[in-house]
Amino acid sequence: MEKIKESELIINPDGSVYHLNVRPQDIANDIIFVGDQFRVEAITKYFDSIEFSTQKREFKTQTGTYKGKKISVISTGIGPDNIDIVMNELDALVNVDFETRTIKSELTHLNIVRVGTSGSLQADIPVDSILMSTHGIGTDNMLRSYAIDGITETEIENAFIEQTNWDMTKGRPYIIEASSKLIEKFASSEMHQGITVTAGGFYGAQGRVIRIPIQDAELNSKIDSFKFNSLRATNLEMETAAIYGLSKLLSHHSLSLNAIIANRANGTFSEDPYAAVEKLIQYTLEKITQ
Ligand code: R1P
Repeated sequence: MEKIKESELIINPDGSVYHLNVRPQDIANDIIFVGDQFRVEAITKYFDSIEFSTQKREFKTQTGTYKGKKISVISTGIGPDNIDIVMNELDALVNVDFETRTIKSELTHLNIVRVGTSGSLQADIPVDSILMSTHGIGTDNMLRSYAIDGITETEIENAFIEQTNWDMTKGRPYIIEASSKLIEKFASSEMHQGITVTAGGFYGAQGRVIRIPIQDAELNSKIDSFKFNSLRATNLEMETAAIYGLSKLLSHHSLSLNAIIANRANGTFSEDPYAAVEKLIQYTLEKITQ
């Protein structure tokens, strides 16, 4: 089997992968992603024990057990470009033999749940509620570096492009479904559901205008009225579609859960975003052990 070159998969002298700083034995098969590095301990403070802890740049990882289940919590930092790093290095940790630098014959399929924060686009999904992304719409282009034909929802993409009159010079948006296994596991009547729009930036890419005019000032109102059968676009953030796309390509299961801390439809922001995140953390931990 062909050896992966040192320049392509960089392994640190201690046997850890380049950015994550994690060795294969340090990682669990059940993973929680958070954006903010300080959110890692907001989750692991509930663990029975923590066996491994590291941080390099914005990528902090802790592995431990919660109610007897081994879980790793990893901070991804902000944006789809970071998701490219985290997903590829995480996959290498479980599916590449670091000694021989070859792909293992038996592949591991990770369960990945993002515990994120997000802005709602719908007045009926208020701040401090929690939302599950059944689909991600990527408007960021990161995933387009890969061969993604066959994993995207072309029909919904076409409807989105038409309904928003999407300017294709910004690249073709891609739509990917969450893992149905994880949707079933984490769903409840408390949890809103919808299509999450993943942007490659926080301001212009999400229709925020402070001083610089944006390419399409009507973009958010066109996105929030996007409907496809019973689906609608519900919220904006910066990681979900990238996680879903790379999970599909690498054969992992993933789901994104979001604490709604802003409501773009009525211009409100949560009075206590940490409490909203805390609620989502407790919900996730309860469901992950079921
Ligand atoms: C922007 O403030 C960041 O917050 C949201 C966005 O997706 C982006 O990463 O999620 P996290 O709170 O999980 O980072």
